Amino acid sequence: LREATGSKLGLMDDAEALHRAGKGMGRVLVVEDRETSARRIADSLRESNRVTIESDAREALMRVNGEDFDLVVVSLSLERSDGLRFCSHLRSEERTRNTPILSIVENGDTARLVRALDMGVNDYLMRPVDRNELTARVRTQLKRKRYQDLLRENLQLSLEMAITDPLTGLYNRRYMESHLSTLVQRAADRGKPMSLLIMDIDFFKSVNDTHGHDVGDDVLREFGIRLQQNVRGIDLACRFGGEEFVVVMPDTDVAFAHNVAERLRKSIAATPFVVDGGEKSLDITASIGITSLHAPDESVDQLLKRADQALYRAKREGRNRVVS
Ligand code: GH3
Ligand code: MG
Ligand code: MG
Ligand code: MG
Repeated sequence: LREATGSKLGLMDDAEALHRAGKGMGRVLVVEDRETSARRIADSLRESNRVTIESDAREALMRVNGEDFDLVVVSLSLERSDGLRFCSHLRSEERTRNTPILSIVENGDTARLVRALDMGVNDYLMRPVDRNELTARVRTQLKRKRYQDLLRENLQLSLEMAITDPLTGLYNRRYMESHLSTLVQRAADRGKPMSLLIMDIDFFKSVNDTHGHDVGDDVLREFGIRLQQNVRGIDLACRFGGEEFVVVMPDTDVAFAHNVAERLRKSIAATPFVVDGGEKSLDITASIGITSLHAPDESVDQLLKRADQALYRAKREGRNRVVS
């Protein structure tokens, strides 16, 4: 269990370390066309940030499309372009939706300030810009951004872990079952075929009994890799339980599914599994049961049950074979 989740948790550690290392070194874009003001702002921020200056909102927009920033400081009274519209663009684009915006407003221009706040500008400074106030507000926004990024990464990680089998990295059974009903519905609505296969490793118990549970786990991991190598991107491969795997194949009729299953079966049987850190080489085979969607109103349970019956026949007829 530690193996697969371990690497993902390792990723989180890296992200955190990166955040710590970069603490204070925010990437700040300043959009300001008054030269003296731009220079003063940049000078105030440069000590602890990487600062970029743009004097035109259109060019600033191009820049944010190609480069990541942690904060945008923007004047709402640009001479030749529209600062407010620039802010609205930032908020509507996926890439910059969460980038904090600190706006610079003419003293007393509450009308524009209110519009800016309405469209999601995070904070503001009144002219003339006070150096201490500027650095304080920038610090606050960068801290919030860092914290939000971390939360987002952790959320992403939790979501991944909730749908992943930790040993093989394949989808887990819960995810497969919840997604399968959606796929059945979609196939039925579109009048498209759909197939599903269940694989079960032959005599797996004897692998554990002979070589130990850890070698058994090695076999399961390698099995997961070969499974992944032999299915298409649209197929959904999951570890269904112990040494059973399921592949859901949208837009696939039973004949095509049979080909996929045969290819899979051969990829398992033809090449021995090197396990135990290269110490052992085991001949592994698997049996496969296939079924397809017969009627649009079939339940997921019916589908799985029929595939399981085919698998049972494959076992009874001698294993290392495909039955549909
Ligand atoms: P058959 O050909 O009929 O499928 O025989 P089999 O030995 O594979 O079938 P059986 O279902 O009796 O054995 C499955 C074994 O899989 C039993 C269980 O100990 C083992 N197993 C289940 N989950 C894991 C796991 O996560 N790791 C390891 N190493 N073994 C597991
Ligand atoms: Mg089994
Ligand atoms: Mg069994
Ligand atoms: Mg088995």
